[in-house]
Amino acid sequence: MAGLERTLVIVKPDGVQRGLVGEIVGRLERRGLKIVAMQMRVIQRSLAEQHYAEHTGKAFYEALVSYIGSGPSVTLVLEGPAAIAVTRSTVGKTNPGEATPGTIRGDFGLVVGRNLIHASDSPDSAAREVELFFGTGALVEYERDIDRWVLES
Ligand code: D4T
Repeated sequence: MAGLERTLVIVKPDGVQRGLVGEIVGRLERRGLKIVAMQMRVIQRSLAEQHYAEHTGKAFYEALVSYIGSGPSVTLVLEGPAAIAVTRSTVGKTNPGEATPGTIRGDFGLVVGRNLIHASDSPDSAAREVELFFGTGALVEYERDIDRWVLES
């Protein structure tokens, strides 16, 4: 299908600790996106540093890297038409205090340092992040029977 994309999502440690994994993943699933990989893990420092390399040296960098590794996260890859933009719009603005109600951050968060979820922000980032967290060959390809009711052929 034209425009089919994959994107990396992380339910961050605050989302796991607050018991919001099902709520967060459920919203993305109900949107129609297909889960093609999913794993719980504690993100080690070296992986966090690679993931957040663009923020090295910024004032919030240390807090960010320490927060993402402060407990288990749930990492997943979602697939669907325009999956990157669709996921970002479902997630809402980076700072939950500015995020629109109805978005994940706008419904469950208050501050930027506890913003619950990460989602890739561009095709280049998505490709890099999917490879970083899942490598090649870890994604599951399967047919989903409901897709004839979610997608146009
Ligand atoms: P992530 O990467 O977590 O999905 O967030 P965004 O893609 O929405 O936002 P980002 O890359 O600009 O920021 C990464 C991460 O850093 C935290 N952060 C950001 C922070 O703690 N203080 C800040 O001032 C900013 C800009 C939140 C998200």
